[in-house]
Amino acid sequence: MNARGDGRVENPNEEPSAGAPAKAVARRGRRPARAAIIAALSIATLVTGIAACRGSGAAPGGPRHYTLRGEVVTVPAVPGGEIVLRHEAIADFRDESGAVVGMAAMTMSFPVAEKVSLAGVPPGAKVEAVLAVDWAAPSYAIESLKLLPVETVLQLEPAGR
Ligand SMILES: [Cu+2]
Repeated sequence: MNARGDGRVENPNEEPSAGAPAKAVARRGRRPARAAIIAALSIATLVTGIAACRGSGAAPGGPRHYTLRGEVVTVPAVPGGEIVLRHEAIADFRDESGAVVGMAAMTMSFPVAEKVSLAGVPPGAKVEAVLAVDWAAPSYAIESLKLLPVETVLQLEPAGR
């Protein structure tokens, strides 16, 4: 909640400085149609506001979800621990600004949501998982996980890295 509060403070600071020069130009250029200018500026402000909302990572929809595949390296020793996965590249991964930057294939650890059972998921198992990423929190976690057939061919990072 704190991070969202900060985000709301930042945006209003940016908008007036970006909008001010445009207002000054419009007022100098067209004197008679004041009402029309004011109406146009209101619409422009509205559009800018909507664009700023969409651009920020704190979308109303909350966390973004990604499906990833990989191989289990280690399972958490205790509930609530982190699972280590060698995962394939995540092509649609978005950064904090919402831009698609992708995530390379790598080995990394993930917090596991409480509802996820890791029973029958040993190290070496091939899995498909849903990763939730909430940049506003910020937080990320595996929200579901299922076993893939052992013959599944994964595009993992080269061994030894
Ligand atoms: Cu990763």
